[in-house]
Amino acid sequence: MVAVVGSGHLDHDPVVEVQGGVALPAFDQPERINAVLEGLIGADIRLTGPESHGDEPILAVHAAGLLEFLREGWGSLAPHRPPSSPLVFGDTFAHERLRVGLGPDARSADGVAGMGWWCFDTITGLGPGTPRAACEAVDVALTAAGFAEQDGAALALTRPPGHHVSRDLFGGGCYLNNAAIAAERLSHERTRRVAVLDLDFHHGNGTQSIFYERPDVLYASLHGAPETNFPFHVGFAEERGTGAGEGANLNLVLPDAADGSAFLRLLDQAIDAVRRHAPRALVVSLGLDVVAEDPSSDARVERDALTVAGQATGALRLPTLIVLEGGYAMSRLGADLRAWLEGFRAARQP
Ligand code: SP5
Ligand code: ZN
Repeated sequence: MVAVVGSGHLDHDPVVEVQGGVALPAFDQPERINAVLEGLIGADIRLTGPESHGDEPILAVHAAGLLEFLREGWGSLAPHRPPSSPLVFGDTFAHERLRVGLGPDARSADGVAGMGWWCFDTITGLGPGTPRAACEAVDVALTAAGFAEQDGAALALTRPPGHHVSRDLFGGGCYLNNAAIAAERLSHERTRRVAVLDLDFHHGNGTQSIFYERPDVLYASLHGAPETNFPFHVGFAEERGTGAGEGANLNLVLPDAADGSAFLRLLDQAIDAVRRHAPRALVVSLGLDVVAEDPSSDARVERDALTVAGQATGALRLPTLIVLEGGYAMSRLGADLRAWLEGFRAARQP
């Protein structure tokens, strides 16, 4: 199996994130990809670099203004900030209730105001190397999508992750939705059905939003309860898609402190939904943040259960693109990915 990995992600060093008003060391450390790679040593995986795919596949999913802001935002803000300041965060966010009855506002999309227009949280700062890293992550996903079609499966070692980004709003440590952009590509202009299976602990609000009206792209996710877990406010079981897309969105909410058996029970339901959807390709948003040592989640899925999860996914025997999302327990990331892949590949032995 091929794994696609780049080095541009090293330019993205988010340093801090603000959680509940507390500035913490950022979870998405540049060393994450090396930690993952260590787990792949000796695993019969061929590493290759990303090919450039240009802006077109990004603009098939995201608003042009969002991409433009990512590219220009830091440069326009830097002159107004102390040299020691590594990142820009929003001060206020363009909350829908802020301008109720006042008509739409499209005037505040630049500078610090732009962070509050295009970004939804205080987790996600914009630094000088962020745009390059985010665009390279998209190329990593698209390059791996090509290998998935050619070889039956491929792995995209994407960083920063992407599943929290909708058409025109980024957050959750994500800037462009790698998995959604790849899924759109695999749909070949909506002529092939695709399923996205999101196994990250956090709800992929961005991917859900992008495909919410689409009957041809199923989004199925396992995640922590929206009442108490990031991204909050979204990811409820009642969200089932809208219009022609009704029924093509499945949110499966994990119990508190979910262990492997709880996780695998819900995974069975997601896998059944994927099977019923009868897709031509599968995109797995693979977060490794469901394990006990992960600082961003309260789940405690055991490594053996990750292998079973990989097996269940592999048993679908679909052309599969595996896209890395979250996972912040640095000391075990590699072994966890390897365990998941072992299950996935075992299920696909001829
Ligand atoms: C891609 C991805 O995994 N993004 C998620 C970013 C969420 N970061 C905030 C997590 C907040 C966790 N706070 C409490 C943890 C309790 N142990
Ligand atoms: Zn996550």
